[in-house]
Amino acid sequence: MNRFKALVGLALILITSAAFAQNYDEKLVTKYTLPDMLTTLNGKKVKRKDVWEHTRRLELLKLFEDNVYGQMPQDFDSIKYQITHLDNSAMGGKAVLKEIDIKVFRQQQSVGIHLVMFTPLHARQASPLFLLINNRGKNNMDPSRISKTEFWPAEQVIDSGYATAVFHVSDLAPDRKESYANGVLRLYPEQLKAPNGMKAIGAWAWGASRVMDYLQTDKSVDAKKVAIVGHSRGGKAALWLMAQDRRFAMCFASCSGNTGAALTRRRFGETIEKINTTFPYWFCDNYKKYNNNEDDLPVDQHMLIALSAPRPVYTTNATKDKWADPSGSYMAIKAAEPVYELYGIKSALDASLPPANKPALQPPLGYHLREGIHDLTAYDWDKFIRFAHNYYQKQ
Ligand code: GTR
Repeated sequence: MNRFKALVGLALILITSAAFAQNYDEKLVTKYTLPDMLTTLNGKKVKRKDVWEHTRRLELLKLFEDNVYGQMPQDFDSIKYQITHLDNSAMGGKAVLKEIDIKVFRQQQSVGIHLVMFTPLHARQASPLFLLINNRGKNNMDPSRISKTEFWPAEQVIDSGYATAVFHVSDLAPDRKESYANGVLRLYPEQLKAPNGMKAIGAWAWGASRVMDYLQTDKSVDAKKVAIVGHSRGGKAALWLMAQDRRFAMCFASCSGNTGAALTRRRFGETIEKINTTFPYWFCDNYKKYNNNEDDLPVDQHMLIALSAPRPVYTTNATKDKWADPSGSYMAIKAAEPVYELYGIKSALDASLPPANKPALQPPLGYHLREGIHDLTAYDWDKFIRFAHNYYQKQ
């Protein structure tokens, strides 16, 4: 019996790895054509920034909304901020810690976001800030700093002269099929019925916009220099947020993969069908139409990156994380360049994927392939901070 079980187990491992191996084979990427970013729905070629801004950009936002991420409702009745904890001598005296409860009300319903924020104590002016969307354990956002992790290395950010804040995705939409609607979606129940209704990823992005509403009121923060950071599913939300909310200055999307920074038409690693099957509550219902039908999708992810232009976008991958398609992510950021060019910005990323641990930096675009596994690490943060620093200094 045990031997039988072991054999079945082995067979299963072989079958799954064969399936994955197949999917990880570059030779099996079939021919595809990326949808044209620079032709409007009326067939007009976009050659100028104003046509991009007033026509094509809006068309693409709507296409992403209707087919991928769902709507982003912005009407609510009121928003309140309450500082629940203030420590003027946090991190051994080098930072100010604030914990803030952000509460948003609409039609007798409310949703609360808990923000943990550190600002450098001796800053002479309002500090630029890195805001992390935390899709992992709450131990990553410990205000007491008893628990310290590389996922949110608050000390590292503070020591570099920046402020940093974090909120947890579960405040907006629990990351579960059964309960994702127990958050923002209580305020917008009509979204649950719409085929292009907001789901979990949209709700997390929505939450980051409410955090920005707060940051704009906090004098210790330079709200014009707020970078959004997200890892994996959080990276998908960060890119969607950047496209929607132009108050964010720059975006760092770590290992965001499928429906993040990677081209879906390559069908390499995770596919639309796989993501919609495992996480049916992340994207709008319409997205399921594109399961095994990528070529019919009117957008691809290079267009999502382009929606951030002219603001900086930096994406990453890890060598051992083929599931997130490093090559397809690099191709997407490269393919976003023509929109940056409309703004007179020559970003000349090399045509081929950079080697591991050698960042490709062509501000406002940046990319690195980190040695290692699917994660957000001190290495990544170090590169993000340097990139932001160099970029802000040149402004
Ligand atoms: C995986 C999922 C990816 C990515 C990842 C993560 O299971 O397939 O799309 O989002 O989770 O968030 O770590």
